[in-house]
Amino acid sequence: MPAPTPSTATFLVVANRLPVDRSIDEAGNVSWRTSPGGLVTALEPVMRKHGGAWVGWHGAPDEVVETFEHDGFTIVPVPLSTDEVEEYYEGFSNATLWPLYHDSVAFPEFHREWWDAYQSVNRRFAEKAAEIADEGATVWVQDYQLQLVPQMLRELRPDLNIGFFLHIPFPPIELYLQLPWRRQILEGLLGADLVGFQTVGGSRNFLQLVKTHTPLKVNRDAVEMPDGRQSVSRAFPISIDTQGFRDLANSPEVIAMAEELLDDLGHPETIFLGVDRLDYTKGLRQKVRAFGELFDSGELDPSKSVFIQVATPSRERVEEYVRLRNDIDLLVGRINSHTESLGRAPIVYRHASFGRDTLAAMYRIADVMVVTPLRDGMNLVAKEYIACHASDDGALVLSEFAGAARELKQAYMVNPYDLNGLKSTLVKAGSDDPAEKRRRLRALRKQVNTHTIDAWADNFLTALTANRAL
Ligand code: ADQ
Repeated sequence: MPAPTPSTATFLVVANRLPVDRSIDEAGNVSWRTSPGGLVTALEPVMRKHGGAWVGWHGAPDEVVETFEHDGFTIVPVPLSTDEVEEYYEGFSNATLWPLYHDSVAFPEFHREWWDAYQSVNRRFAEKAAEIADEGATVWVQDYQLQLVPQMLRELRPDLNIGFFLHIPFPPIELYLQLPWRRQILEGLLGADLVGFQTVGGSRNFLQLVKTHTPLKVNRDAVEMPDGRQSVSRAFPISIDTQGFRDLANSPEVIAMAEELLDDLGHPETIFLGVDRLDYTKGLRQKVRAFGELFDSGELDPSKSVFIQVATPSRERVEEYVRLRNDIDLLVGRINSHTESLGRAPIVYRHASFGRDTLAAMYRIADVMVVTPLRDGMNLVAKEYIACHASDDGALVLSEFAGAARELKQAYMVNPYDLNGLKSTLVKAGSDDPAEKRRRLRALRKQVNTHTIDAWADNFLTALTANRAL
């Protein structure tokens, strides 16, 4: 086989965003930094291992950026106009699909213009992938912003091996059916040879939908397509680069950072930690309210315990996110102003993005990691904590509505809607018998040691090639 020319690739990832953000310093020099978020954290190591090309938007509206090399793979920027960012990205992706797929915890909006933009942007991504994929290449399409790409790409390039992975939950049928364009999205996804979900529940919802709302025949996890293909749907719970996080957390720099952090905080007895994108699905309001009541009632002593919450700024132009940001600012301010002590505030809240080393230092020192989404595809933060927390005395409080709860069964489980239950579990996790904590954390560690991001990608890609070979 001839060697691929530099402008084509045998392995492609297609995702809404590129894994890098552009930053321009005062002198006008351009550099690219890893962008935050679960999808990038997960797929970056996969790309470094496989090489190939990553097709995605570079984050600057109305600008065309040339293809370039980064960290051993090719970055292929797809341009978006200001209107498209508003309608396809902030609109249809993040104000229609995101809330709808997360149990409608915020009200999804349906606008026909947003749908039009979603279709035309999906077509642009499909055309770009079709242009640079080698004959018979593997193309791995990512997430809810690009659900039409598999079918569009198949029409352009039937020779390709097309996989799709949904990073967020696939909703129950009754919710999905609200979508005016439900048929088109279903057909879009079925263009893939393999459709991957975070949990068995997600793939079950999807297959049930195909069975009950299309004339297509479903054979266990395979949908028989009219063109003779099979489109297989299965769960592939995503994970992290466990060893990479552990090495980072054990590095001398991070250990020093952790010591410094402890000094700054005044060496409290118990550190509770939350790390989230600032998103209404993450249960931040519930979490902060629970701590407010615990500090208020004296069940947690502010001179002995602290709750650190860091929240990455996210989707700041979408209305619900602005409201959430204001709510949390207000809530934290009110709780902190209540405490009598003039020392450190009981809730240390930072609305900022941090480097991975700082996060690792925080995971190292956190006695209790608090992960309370109302609904979450997986939640990588829970796994990052387990990989980074070096000693056996840590505890993970985890919402039963995170995909991660299906695997991390020895966590202290909570229903974040049940405030009293959440409060008592937080107290229990902070003060439980050390032997019990050790038992739980060791079991959790075993899980993230054996289920890594490498294994996730290998499982998906092996299943994708196997299906194509049928
Ligand atoms: P997210 O909703 O972004 O991901 P999550 O899985 O928790 O959620 O990943 C967040 C990532 O951002 C983590 O790697 C975390 O370390 C990082 N991060 C969070 N806060 C940060 C901060 N303040 N500074 C810097 N980094 C920060 C989506 C889905 C999830 C799914 C992932 C992967 O919503 O359910 O687990 O994709 O599939």
